[in-house]
Amino acid sequence: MKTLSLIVASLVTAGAAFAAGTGNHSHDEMEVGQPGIAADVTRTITVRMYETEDGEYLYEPRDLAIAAGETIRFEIVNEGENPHEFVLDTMPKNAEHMELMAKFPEMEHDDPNAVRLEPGEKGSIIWTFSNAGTFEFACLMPGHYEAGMRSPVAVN
Ligand SMILES: [Cu+2]
Repeated sequence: MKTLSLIVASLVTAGAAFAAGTGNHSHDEMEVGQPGIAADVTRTITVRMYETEDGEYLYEPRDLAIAAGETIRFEIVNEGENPHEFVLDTMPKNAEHMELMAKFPEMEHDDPNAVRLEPGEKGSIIWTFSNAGTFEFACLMPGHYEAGMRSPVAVN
């Protein structure tokens, strides 16, 4: 599994490098932004993960508006009965990543823009939204995105 994670990680990294082109982007910078530091946090947003009785898998909030340049501390709580993920990225990147997850369901992430939580677990991510655009946070575990686990993030 270690080897598989490495292979998958390098595939994802290769994709990111390609998307970044030949600019002076720092290693961690992605289109959606980059990992932030506590001293820069402008807002804390609590994100709940949960399931409904009619089979929907959801986040609260259902969508977000953020100003470009903001550094957000996401406090993420899994209130559901299944493990869930929070993966912050562009919609195309998440779609690509979801295809990999479908092939390798046990795939684990070690990315600064993602966290996976067991039921009852909490996690946090500090993220700087450097670029305007439409992004999303989503759960890429098989079937979860389709069941509703995606919230658009508009950065203006
Ligand atoms: Cu999920």
